[in-house]
Amino acid sequence: MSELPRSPGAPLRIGVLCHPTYGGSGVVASELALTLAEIGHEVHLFSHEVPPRLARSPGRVLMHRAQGVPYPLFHSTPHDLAITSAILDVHRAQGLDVLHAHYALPHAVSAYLARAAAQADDAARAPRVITTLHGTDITLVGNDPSYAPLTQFVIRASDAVTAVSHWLAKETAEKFGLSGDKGCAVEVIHNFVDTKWFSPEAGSPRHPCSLRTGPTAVHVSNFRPVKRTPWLVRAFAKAVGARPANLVLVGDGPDLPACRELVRELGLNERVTFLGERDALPELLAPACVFVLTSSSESFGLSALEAMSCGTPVVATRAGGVGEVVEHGVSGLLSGIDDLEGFAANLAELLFDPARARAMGEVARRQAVERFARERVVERYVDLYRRVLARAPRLS
Ligand code: GMT
Repeated sequence: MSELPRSPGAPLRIGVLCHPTYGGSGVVASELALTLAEIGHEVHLFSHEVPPRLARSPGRVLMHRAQGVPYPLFHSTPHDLAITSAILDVHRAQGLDVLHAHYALPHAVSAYLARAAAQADDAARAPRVITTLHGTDITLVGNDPSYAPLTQFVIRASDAVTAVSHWLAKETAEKFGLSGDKGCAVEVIHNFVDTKWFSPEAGSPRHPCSLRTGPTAVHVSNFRPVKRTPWLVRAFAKAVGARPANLVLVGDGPDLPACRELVRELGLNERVTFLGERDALPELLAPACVFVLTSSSESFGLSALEAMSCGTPVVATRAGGVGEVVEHGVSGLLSGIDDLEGFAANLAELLFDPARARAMGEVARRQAVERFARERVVERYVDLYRRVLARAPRLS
């Protein structure tokens, strides 16, 4: 096994752990892994499936699909343990400096176990654990009494913890008591976007609404209840009334059937298009008049940032960290979480005032480039890895 590359500026050997999700933390982890590899680091990605954002790229990230074997005694196959084993395998063969766990459960646990085993092998060469909190790993899942004690333990036992917004860092500190000597403080590193890929020039003449009259609003999500897509359909109906306008819904998930039913009930079949999961997000976002997000809780709102980067303004609920991404009256319009009337009025305002929407879209693009460009944010992670490697490790 080789020594830890302690010299300043030396390439790092980084293991990234993530859920292979179509959106959210799976996207952030994949784009981070790809960018780290692009700037010269050795990057291994551990997940039980290849995340879609990684699959579409030829980037030099070494994928480890750790599935484990099913066994009759197991209620479900423990992927998290297979991930720990795969990490140990790579670490013993080549050495890893940093394990970057995305979404506290189960990845911070898998990383913690791998660090413990590596420390038992040789403490001086064991990797450090960085945990990035994304949202529901704190607000819904990690905070549930069935997981809360373990979530608190692994957060405190990480060598460093980051959150994707100030709002989430505050929630974490409050819910898990991270002050004083109880583990490291949560550092905020906002999410980022590839501003060259998500660009205003990405518009496609084959946009699903190109044959329809009226402006178009687009929504992208995993249709979980927290996204409140049925609420969005109602708000759209209220915003447009009898005026011609379109709503394009991208993604899939548990609330999709309820949305379809509601669209039929409200007589909106000609106005609402369900596209399912798509990779061609810039082509769908750039030509839209407005991007819509109606979550009841949202730690950041990566899809809103991707829309902004395409020059599309956002109409959203003021949930969680959304206000750190979208500036009310500047790059979009925000309303209270339960204010359906206010949301509908904001949506109508941008849908039927194309000049205002365009002006806000231009500012949105500028802010995405200036504040959330991928290269700059990824540098902050590299800086964190080096700071953590320069100090004494936490012992598992
Ligand atoms: O936490 C989740 O709901 C899942 C997560 C994901 O993996 O899809 O989404 C969260 O992480 C994203 C990436 O950091 C954030 O942009 C989303 O705001 C956040 N979702 C919620 O907080 C509901």
